[in-house]
Amino acid sequence: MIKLNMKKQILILAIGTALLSACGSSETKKEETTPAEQPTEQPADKVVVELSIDANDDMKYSTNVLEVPAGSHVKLTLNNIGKLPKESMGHNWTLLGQAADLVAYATASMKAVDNDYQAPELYSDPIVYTKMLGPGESQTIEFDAPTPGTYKYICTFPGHYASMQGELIVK
Ligand SMILES: [Cu+2]
Repeated sequence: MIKLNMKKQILILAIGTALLSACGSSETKKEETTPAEQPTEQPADKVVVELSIDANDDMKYSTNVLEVPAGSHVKLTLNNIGKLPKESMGHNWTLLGQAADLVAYATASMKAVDNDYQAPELYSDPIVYTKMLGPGESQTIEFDAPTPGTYKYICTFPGHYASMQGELIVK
């Protein structure tokens, strides 16, 4: 029933939008309320969690434990607050899948200079990461919280994972 109604509404609005377009008037507002945007409704229903984590020249993250509620949508910002050049002290935030072998991943990614220090052959869901950031750089990445559990995160810059690792707890 609801689906049918939606379809009708979409059709009507689609016609309306087409007419508006033909007139050359602005239909921006109309589009925003179109039920055709229904697919994006689900993420909007999710709790959005914003996290911020710093990485510094001492090869440390500002926190080694992050927690997010199950089913949430995460916006994570990594800030490289260091001053040393990216070539010698770059940082990223790499979330590993539970099946991933942390040491194996870190070791393989160390050699993957051309792939921003990520080892695709060892990807294990989920794999989420920022790019390698130089001094003063920040990046925000978005992802859906993986299934409840504990996930390791590391910096894959050569030699960093030992002191730059932590846990993302989803519960
Ligand atoms: Cu690092």
